[in-house]
Amino acid sequence: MNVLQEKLMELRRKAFENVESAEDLKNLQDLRVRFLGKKGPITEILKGMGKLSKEERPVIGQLANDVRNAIGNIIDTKKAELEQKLLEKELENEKIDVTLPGRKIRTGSHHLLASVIREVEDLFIGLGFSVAEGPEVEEDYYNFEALNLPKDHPARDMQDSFYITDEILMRTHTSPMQARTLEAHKGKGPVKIICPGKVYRRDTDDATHSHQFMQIEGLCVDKHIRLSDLKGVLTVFAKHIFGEDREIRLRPSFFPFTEPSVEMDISCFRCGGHGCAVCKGTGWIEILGAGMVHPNVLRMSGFDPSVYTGFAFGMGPERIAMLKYGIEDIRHFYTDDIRFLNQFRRA
Ligand code: 2NL
Repeated sequence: MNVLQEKLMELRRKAFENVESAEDLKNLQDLRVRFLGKKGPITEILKGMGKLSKEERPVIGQLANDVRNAIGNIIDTKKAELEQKLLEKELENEKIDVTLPGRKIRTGSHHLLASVIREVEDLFIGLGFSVAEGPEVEEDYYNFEALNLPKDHPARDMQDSFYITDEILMRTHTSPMQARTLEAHKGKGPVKIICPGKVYRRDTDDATHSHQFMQIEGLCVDKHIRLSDLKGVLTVFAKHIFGEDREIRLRPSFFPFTEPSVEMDISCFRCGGHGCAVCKGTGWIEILGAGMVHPNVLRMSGFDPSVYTGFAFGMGPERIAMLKYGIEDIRHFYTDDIRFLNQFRRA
């Protein structure tokens, strides 16, 4: 064996040894470049063939090609082996247990109060009313003055309202938004709106009082609006919320912003009017206050009371919900106890 033959055999031995112990694909690729690359020793030998004798040339040429092919083959084999190992490792790492139970997705739902308010809104929207919402921090003018409650009126007791300055307070009802809407219509009807929202009173919280609560007020002003319109609309409302069999009854009452003023009862939805614990034996349940808009209120908002008339009403959605669902403490609406809320999850 001559020197070149020995050198080739040694290269082959070394390459096999290195490939055998290669640990990863990068390692293996480096070996391929080192032994078989353009600047590698075998290429070098093949390039130098021209300098060899006629007899030597085919022998060394054959051997160099054989060695190159052998090294190429063993690298390919090793590569396939390493790739398989890598795949197995990835499969092992990414193994999932398809028998594990799924994670429970907890969805939210509307608050009972939000649902009741929406139910009332939807009914009135169906009757041609629009929903009007406005500021909770209000001017004294819109909260009281424009509603026929002048500065010296006894219902304006400082003790009962959250004043921020002499002229600014937390609204005590949603009526100021109705006065704002009337004013914006510049003396031209019709105005048919429903105003839901938060209101504030300086009360001590207990089972039936909350310093912050909700109100829904409605207002309908146009030519020729009469008390019978109020009766018709509110009968539809009572039947929609408390059942088709409901009857209504109006009792005389007083509000500074309506004349005449009434309080509306519905026939008891529990006993149908015979008398039970819900209606305290009377057969009737008080549900809201209402009346014909006071001429002073119309005038102050730019309407001519000899041309335009209207009815208005106000209700407490907490009371509606408490009656309908037998809830005994108004504080349940505001303490966010999930055990309470979960009883009123609706689609
Ligand atoms: C109640 C009574 C009521 C009104 C609210 C109203 C608003 C304007 C003009 C006239 Cl802008 N009236 N609102 C009228 C009567 C009764 O609420 O007991 N609420 C819980």
